[in-house]
Amino acid sequence: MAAHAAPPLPAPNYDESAVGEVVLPDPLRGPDGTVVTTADAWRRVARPHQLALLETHVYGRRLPPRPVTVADGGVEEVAVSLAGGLPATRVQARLRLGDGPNARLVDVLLYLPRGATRAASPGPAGGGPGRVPVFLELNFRGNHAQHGDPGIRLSTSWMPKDDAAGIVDHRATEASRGVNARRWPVEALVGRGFGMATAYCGDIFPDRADGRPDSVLVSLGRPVDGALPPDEPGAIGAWAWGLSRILDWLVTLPEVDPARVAVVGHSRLGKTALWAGACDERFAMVVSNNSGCGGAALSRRNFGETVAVITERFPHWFCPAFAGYAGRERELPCDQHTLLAMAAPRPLYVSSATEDLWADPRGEFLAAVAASPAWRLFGLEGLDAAVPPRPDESIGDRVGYHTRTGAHDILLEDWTFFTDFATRTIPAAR
Ligand code: GTR
Repeated sequence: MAAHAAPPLPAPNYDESAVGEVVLPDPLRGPDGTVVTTADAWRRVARPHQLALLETHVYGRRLPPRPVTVADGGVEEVAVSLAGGLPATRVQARLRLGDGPNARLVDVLLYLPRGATRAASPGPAGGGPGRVPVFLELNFRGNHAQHGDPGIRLSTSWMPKDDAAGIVDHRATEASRGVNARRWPVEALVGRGFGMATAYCGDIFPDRADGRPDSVLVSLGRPVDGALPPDEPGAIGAWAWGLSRILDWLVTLPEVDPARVAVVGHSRLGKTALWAGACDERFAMVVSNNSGCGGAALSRRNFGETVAVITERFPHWFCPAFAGYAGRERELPCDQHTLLAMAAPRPLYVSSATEDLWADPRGEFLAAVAASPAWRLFGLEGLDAAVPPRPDESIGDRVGYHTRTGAHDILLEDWTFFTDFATRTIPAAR
């Protein structure tokens, strides 16, 4: 007799007429059901309640801060000449997140425009001319995959199987250098005065179902096997925590404007950027690129990837409770527009791609619209549009959105919109 097999997952729906009516919970609602009408009540009452719903039902409890130290080798700063002779500073540091024997080491790579000021002492308010805004993003295949610069340290961490990325026996090789460079246009951004920081997500939580024992969760004293509590964080919670720890270090650098660090992420790491921005309001701007299900896309819309599919294929990303909403998305007390609303009143940018139907571009757009009342409480414009803009057109003042022509990816065109938006919304303090 064959072992009991799980029932097959339903085929994804790509028919807009089959989505049905979607009624969303109000993101401005507090714990007693009252919808708040002021920015103050949002901050004090509704936001904490909505954040707790996301913790309980989707991402798991937030993890507490821990000290970050620079591990052996210190901080390496090298003057480099990037493509086109662009002068920049390449910074590499190995950070120890937390303490104790199980603390994880994370390699951080940062490029800075060469002119960035080394202010004598970082002031408490942070900003000021000369210090640069920075985009911080976790990556999928190691820092060395983000750019062809041969001075980038080759990651020795476990990597998922990926022949095209030069991964052999789950380790990067010299052939892995620069394989994802199209996703991280350093020259274009450094040339516009931005710093670019990145770290490998697998240094924080190896992206596999059994990655928990090799993750930061061990040193944080979290359970890593057996039955987990329903609100136990998984990889996304751990990655978001890691982004905050990297931020702890970034803001100590004299060249970095601590009031202008934007968190960015693509796909699963876009889900992570949104959660990191929700948990840590020090991120001055939040950018989600093609983050889809469990990211910017509404779970209640049955279009593309579903809660059933994502929690089956990636059981380690969310808290266990989320899988319980497979096929019951309409019973969730929150939805992904509440996640987007957590960014308010800070600038939020959501981007989709025309061919990335798996991530439900329309669901991402509608979530940004549905999150917008949170910005209006602050007298700021949300995304006020009935239909998505034409492809490759960016709309929105404080909540930005575009759909890039093409496939699931993060490309120079996307980054150009992000930098335009950042230039407008997080200008340097005068
Ligand atoms: C897919 C997953 C998506 C998205 C993507 C990625 O397999 O279904 O939710 O996260 O991976 O991260 O590239």
